Amino acid sequence: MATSEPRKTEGEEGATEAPVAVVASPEQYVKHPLQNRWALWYFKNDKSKSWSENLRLIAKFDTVEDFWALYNHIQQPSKLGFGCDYCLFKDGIKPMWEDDRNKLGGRWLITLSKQQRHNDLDRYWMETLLCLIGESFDDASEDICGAVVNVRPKGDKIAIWTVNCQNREAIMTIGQQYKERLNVPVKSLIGYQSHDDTSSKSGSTTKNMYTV
Ligand code: MGP
Repeated sequence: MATSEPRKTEGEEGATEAPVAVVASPEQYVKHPLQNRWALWYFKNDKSKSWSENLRLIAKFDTVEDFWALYNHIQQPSKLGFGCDYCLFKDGIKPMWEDDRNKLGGRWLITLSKQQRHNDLDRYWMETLLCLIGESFDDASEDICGAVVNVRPKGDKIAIWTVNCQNREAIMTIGQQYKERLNVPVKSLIGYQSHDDTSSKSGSTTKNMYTV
């Protein structure tokens, strides 16, 4: 509470009651702002609907406190059903290839083995979220659009989406720092693919434009 009820002045028994303002320090009530406002989306695979109809906005937040309130309220990825996704994107960017901020972009893709659902999936996803909201990639954070986790029977995937697949320097900075943050062994390569290649692929794999 920022103010208190009027009270007696100390040591002056019987003195006239005067209103005394008690101001709490700002740390007690001001939430810690994030650099960006973020939107969390949920995708549930309902085959009777189109891909984009299955995508639902859950909530937006722009403070540390509201991020944790949301994070603690929702299921971890490992508890989601097969075919479900979470997407965390900067406010104003839809989590789809067609968005103006994604259409020239691509993604750093982490593919997980089935065993990693139990060991790594939730930890990797939390670390990915913290990298995004904490703007962890120095100037290259500007290039970040969002991140996606796909829960799939064949193996789960986590990706960071960036704005332009030609921005080599920013993409390499993000890839190197992201790999370190996740503690991916140096010898395991992760790849970056353009959305153009991913959306037009015919086989099961898309060629990597960059690897770290
Ligand atoms: P997915 O959900 O990204 O991967 O794409 P999944 O399920 O592992 O499948 P795989 O093909 O990578 O093995 C599945 C399908 O969802 C795609 O083939 C598209 O039909 C559709 N889809 C996915 N995304 C990210 C988009 C998108 O951004 N826009 C549109 N229009 N369709 C998409």
